[in-house]
Amino acid sequence: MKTGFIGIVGRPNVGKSTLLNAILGEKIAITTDKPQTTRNIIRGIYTDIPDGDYDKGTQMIFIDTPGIHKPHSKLGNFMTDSAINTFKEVDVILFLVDDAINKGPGDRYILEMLKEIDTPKILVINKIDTMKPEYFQSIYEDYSKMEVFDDIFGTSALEGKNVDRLISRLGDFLEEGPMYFPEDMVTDHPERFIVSEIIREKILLYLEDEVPHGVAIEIESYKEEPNITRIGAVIYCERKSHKGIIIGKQGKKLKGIGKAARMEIEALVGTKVFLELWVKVKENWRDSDFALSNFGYKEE
Ligand SMILES: Nc1nc2c(ncn2[C@@H]2O[C@H](COP(=O)(O)OP(=O)(O)OP(=O)(O)O)[C@@H](O)[C@H]2O)c(=O)[nH]1
Ligand SMILES: [Mg+2]
Repeated sequence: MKTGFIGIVGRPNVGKSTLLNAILGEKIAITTDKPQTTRNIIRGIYTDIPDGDYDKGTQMIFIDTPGIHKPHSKLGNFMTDSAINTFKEVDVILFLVDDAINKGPGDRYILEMLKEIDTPKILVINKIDTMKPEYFQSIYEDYSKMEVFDDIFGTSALEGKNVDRLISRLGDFLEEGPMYFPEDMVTDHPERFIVSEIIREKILLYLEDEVPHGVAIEIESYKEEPNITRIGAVIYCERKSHKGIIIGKQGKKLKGIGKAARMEIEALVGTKVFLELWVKVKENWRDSDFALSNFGYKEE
């Protein structure tokens, strides 16, 4: 069977996690309109065994990474480092962009790093649903001229456009190898990690500005009973004033966050869910090695 690892890298907010979910046909990575949504490496497993014939099968392990940005905290360092570290660990790199190269220094910075690496690279121009064809064409031509990429694709991860063609092209870069994961496995992250991410996603969606970026989730208890899963989680934030904002007037904000998270977690775990949320303050945790490691933001 042909197998391999594929890294998805790029600036924050270009649609990396949306593309991962589109490839898998399932949501395992959280996505929001706010930059720096993804904080950890997220692994998604795509397996295709045509006619049950394993010899003809493929397994691709996609590695969705945090957006590469100029860090302002130790958390930011961790995020950007873990993205850059995947460059050398994968068989193919998908470099995602959603605009022209001259629209900001971010893409150019990543591009310069990619040039130094021998790994096969595919440029993915995402969000084509928002672009006029001539604009897409100009981005395409600017990148083709550089001769850095083995191929260039335009996709809409949101609408699933051209995703199948991309997957099929990726097959050309795989080599004979072992099947790393069982056929029906979509990710190797434990359910409780995904649960903590779903809670964080709802906080990113419900709150503005700096508040959600200073939030970390800790699952304190996780009990699976036959018909119900009981989950207790702590939402850590950086300031007392943030705690008030997260809870909201008469607890309304937190209730909304809890309800939205619960519904999605129920769909994930397949039982009713009882979700209890607490809000605590941990000042400047984004610059504390101890706290970062506690929240799982450390090298694996
Ligand atoms: N119109 C359009 N929007 C998209 C597309 N792909 C992603 N988006 C939107 O872009 C925003 C960012 O998507 P994410 O998948 O969270 O981006 P990301 O690159 O993972 O971001 P970070 O995790 O912060 O690095 C979300 O609002 C998505 O819905 C697309 O093809 N078209
Ligand atoms: Mg992401």
